[in-house]
Amino acid sequence: MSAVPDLQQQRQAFYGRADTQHLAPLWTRLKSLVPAEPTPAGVPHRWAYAEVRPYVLESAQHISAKEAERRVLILENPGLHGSSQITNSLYAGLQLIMPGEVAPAHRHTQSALRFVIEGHGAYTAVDGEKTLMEPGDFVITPSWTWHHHGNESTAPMVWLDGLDIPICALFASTFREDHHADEAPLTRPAGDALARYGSGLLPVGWQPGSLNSPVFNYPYARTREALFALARGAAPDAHLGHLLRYVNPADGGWAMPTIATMIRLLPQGFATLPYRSSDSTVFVGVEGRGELRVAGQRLALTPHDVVVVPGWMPYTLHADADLVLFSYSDRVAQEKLGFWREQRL
Ligand code: GTQ
Repeated sequence: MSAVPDLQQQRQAFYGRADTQHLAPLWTRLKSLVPAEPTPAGVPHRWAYAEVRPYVLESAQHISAKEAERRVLILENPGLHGSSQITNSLYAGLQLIMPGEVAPAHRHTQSALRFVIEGHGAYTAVDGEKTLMEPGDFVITPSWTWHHHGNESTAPMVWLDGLDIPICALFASTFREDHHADEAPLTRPAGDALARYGSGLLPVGWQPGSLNSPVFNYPYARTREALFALARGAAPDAHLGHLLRYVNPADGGWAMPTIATMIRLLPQGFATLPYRSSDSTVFVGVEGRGELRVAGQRLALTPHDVVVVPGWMPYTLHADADLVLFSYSDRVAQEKLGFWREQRL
């Protein structure tokens, strides 16, 4: 009995002395540093749009878009309180632009996606081109491009922001710059990028100048057409439903370099088999009704609800009515690094 406590005491004393040299034993930490499989970061959670919408709209009574620079309520994972993160690697927020407002131009190393929730015809201007936004549109703000947002319509616009803020923070490679003017100059007409690059054609001799898709607004009208055409022609995948990824037409890869974006349709009455992947995923309800079941919880998905599922937690999706879901995750980054895994259960 006495040898073991001595050993433990001697070890603890050694660890204490090693600590004075800023040294730590790996063997007490190895299993948690290098676990057999991922330890989910954060918890599954649902933000019901009906519950959060009043807060988003109230934010306009407290601050203007100009003063705030970006008037956003962050969707913070309850298991990562204080982190400004919705997952281990990604950020989410609901941004509000009121009629007549401009959110002033800036640029940063973080990449952003917008997924439009409500409102019609407000705009974002990215790298010299304005695009008018409609619900369900997926819009890209590539790293280090000037962007400002404005609303010349008569109603508020709300969209979901998805950014790779924690990824940039991991690499400590965050830079930002404010434009000297509220609005950065426009150098191309609205709709130019979609017409030029989003029609199954590319200008001969064109070379990509960015890691992002040159199509920076994927309008929902077109996405929806593709999704429902797919669904008419084939049976849904048992684990995924009818799942499409947004692609960069220049190379067939993902639309953004760090954030993978997808949209899916689950036909009425369809339920997926359990599935998990190593990328924590943010889902947004677009149309229809259903739920996501994870860890004994049933998280309803109605239009504009946001649901987060930490990586490697098995989940199923259930459609009560034809259910359209947008989703984003760090899958593209994990794939590039050789980390990404999925499991069909
Ligand atoms: O619209 O540029 O939600 O810079 C967070 C940081 C949105 C934006 C956010 C940002 C933006």
